[in-house]
Amino acid sequence: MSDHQDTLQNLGRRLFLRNTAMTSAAGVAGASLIGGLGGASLLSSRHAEAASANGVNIAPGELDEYYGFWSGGHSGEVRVLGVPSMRELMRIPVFNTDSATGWGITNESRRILGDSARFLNGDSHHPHISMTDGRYDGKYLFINDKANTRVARIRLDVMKTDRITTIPNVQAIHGLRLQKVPHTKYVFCNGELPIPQVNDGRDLDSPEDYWTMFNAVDAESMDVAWQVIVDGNLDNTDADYTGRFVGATCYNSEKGMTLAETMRNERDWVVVFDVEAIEAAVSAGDYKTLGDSSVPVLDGRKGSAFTRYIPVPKNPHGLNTTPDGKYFIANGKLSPTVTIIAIDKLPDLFNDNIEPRDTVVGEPELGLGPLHTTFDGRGNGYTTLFIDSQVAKWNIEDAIRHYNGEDVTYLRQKLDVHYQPGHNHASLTESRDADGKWLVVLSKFSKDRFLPVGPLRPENDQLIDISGEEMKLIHDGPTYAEPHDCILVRADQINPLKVWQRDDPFFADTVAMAKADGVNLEQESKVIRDGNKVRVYMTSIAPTFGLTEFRVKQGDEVTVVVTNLDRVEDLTHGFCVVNHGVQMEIGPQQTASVTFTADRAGVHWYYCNWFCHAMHMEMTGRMLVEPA
Ligand code: K7E
Ligand code: CUA
Ligand code: CA
Repeated sequence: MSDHQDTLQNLGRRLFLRNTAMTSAAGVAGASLIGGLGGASLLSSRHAEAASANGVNIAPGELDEYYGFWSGGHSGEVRVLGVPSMRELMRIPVFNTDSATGWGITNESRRILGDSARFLNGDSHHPHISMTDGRYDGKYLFINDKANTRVARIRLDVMKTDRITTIPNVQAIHGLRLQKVPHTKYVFCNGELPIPQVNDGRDLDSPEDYWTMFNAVDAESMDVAWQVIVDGNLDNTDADYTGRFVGATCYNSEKGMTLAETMRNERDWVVVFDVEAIEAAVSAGDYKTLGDSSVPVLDGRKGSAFTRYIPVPKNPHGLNTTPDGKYFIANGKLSPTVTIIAIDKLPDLFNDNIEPRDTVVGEPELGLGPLHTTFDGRGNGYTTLFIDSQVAKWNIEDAIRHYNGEDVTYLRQKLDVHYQPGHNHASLTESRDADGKWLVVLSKFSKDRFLPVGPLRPENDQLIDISGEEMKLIHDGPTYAEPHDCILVRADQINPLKVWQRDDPFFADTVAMAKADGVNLEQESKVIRDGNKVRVYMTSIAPTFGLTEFRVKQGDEVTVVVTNLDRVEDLTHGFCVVNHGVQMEIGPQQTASVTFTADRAGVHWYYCNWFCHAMHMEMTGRMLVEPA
């Protein structure tokens, strides 16, 4: 039997199972969504593995062709992987605190965290790389924090977070995508959970007066540029390739406060935003502000000139733009379909020449629980089916022909994945350069795929070769909670620095403080007393600190500034004060600082904790604290 026939038979079985599964999903959701793992998926997965036994092998010392940036979900971080080896190359702390680098401990990181430094957690979902003319430009990566309503920017030259903005007037930033054309001027991000406007204790018991908003953050200043109030709520989003339109799914058109209420309507919608119309209104001063915030707020509820609401089957989830710029694909979740919206019909929709559903040019049935779709640049979509534990490969133009009544098959293949996939992501899929080589499927459950590690299991990021006609499973990659999403970019599109530059803005404030103290960071180590504040400046060259002791008084507020004078690539020092919770990374040519209270008299050793030299253990010093 050919694989194609196999696919069709498999599809028949899935469709047969659909009614029961969908009934239970709609009834109680949650638990029933993860049931139904049959022996059949195990058998065919073993088969797939055998077929891929001669897959890629990146030998020791060889470099990967792609960088992958993974969100760390509720670990709050971002991880950098090499693809196709799936080797983890680095972790970038963002919304979390990090013991190794001192993120959340150092003054430099706390300045970036700002007011939100008081939060120790984050929940990052959607990492996206800045673009110029629809292509990754390798400058920044942006990511949302659902937990504390923030958006962060990571500089890809140093792979450090450099800005974090808290979005006002909304709760829980979920979907996040970037303007692709002409360049990433805006970071678009969705407030998911409706709240009273203003949220100061009024309207607690009047959900009908709760609203949420679509937000645009200026990618350079990281200020919130504007907000648009919507009906319902907002889940995922993506931008088009003209620069004018952004689409977002809404699963809660009901504005329900409970699960059952959010599933009441047969249809929810995709909201489309007209960025040009919004910008024109903001420039004309045609907006209001809310509460303490000075951000322009526009009303984009139904009937507004800024939005259109396109009905789609109930509770959609992912929203993905095809790399040819033609379509928004809304993923059905509770419906076995995805909805294809033609972007070239949107101007007519905004001119009221056509009805919202007239923009829908296809609605192929793919299987149970479609969550996200990604593209190979050859006209195919790859949609994760959460309930079926599969990825469906389907042809977009054939799905449109089928919708128009032609007798064509749009499904190309279904591949079992392990298990319950959320996002998937094909190489360069969000840009014009989508190259259809690799597909990463981020499976939420690993179950039997790895050695058991207690009740909490890793997730499973599977690498699939999509360069040929058939998808082939190549690799299982266990990951810690929870990579909702990732982005793959060609290695040549990222240009990281090898050592810090001394004028880097990342530590410019600390350099300015030294200058005000008359300290030449590159040449001297020095202690400056300023009342009960003591600033200790020291250099470091492997394997010594510029100061092997310094003396303060009990109760002093001590700021230690370390400048790593080593110019050698890869030669990082650490600075850790024992029993003080003080810890930081100082990369080659970097200046880093940390402030703490010397609250206990006595001898307190400090040491370098980045193994930097044969005499690294001896890279120590003493803080001598005189009793008050
Ligand atoms: Cu589907 Cu937050 Cu993108 Cu998770 S979201 S899967
Ligand atoms: Cu410096 Cu170890
Ligand atoms: Ca709904």
